[in-house]
Amino acid sequence: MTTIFAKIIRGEIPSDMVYQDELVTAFRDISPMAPTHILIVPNKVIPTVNDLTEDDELTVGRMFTVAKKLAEQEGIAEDGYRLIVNCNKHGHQEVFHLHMHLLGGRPLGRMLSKPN
Ligand code: DGP
Repeated sequence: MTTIFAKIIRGEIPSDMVYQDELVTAFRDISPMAPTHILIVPNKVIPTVNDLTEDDELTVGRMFTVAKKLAEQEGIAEDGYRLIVNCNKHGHQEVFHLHMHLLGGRPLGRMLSKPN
């Protein structure tokens, strides 16, 4: 299975990549919602959170420690930031390759707007 993010990870399409190791890759979102908006993605295609297994626990842990390091690198750790993982239709997931959004660099407001 391949995805647009798998092509970015393999270097087949360009991206502003900020980190890569044997488990995860991080690159800037093409349509940033905040001064810092980075996607942290497993190198292996896992479509959604629903597809995670215990075998993926090291990878998921690495996504968090890389988020922490990138937040420090971006200078947003002290003021704070938000980590988001969307899942399926109600979560408004658009790319079916698990990814964590790292957002910061401005006050982000409340987590969700209330329904009308
Ligand atoms: P989500 O709704 O959680 O599935 O977010 C998908 C994000 O992926 C969205 O913020 C835009 C970003 N994105 C989609 N295609 C590309 C791409 O080709 N390159 C980069 N850098 N980001 C992309």
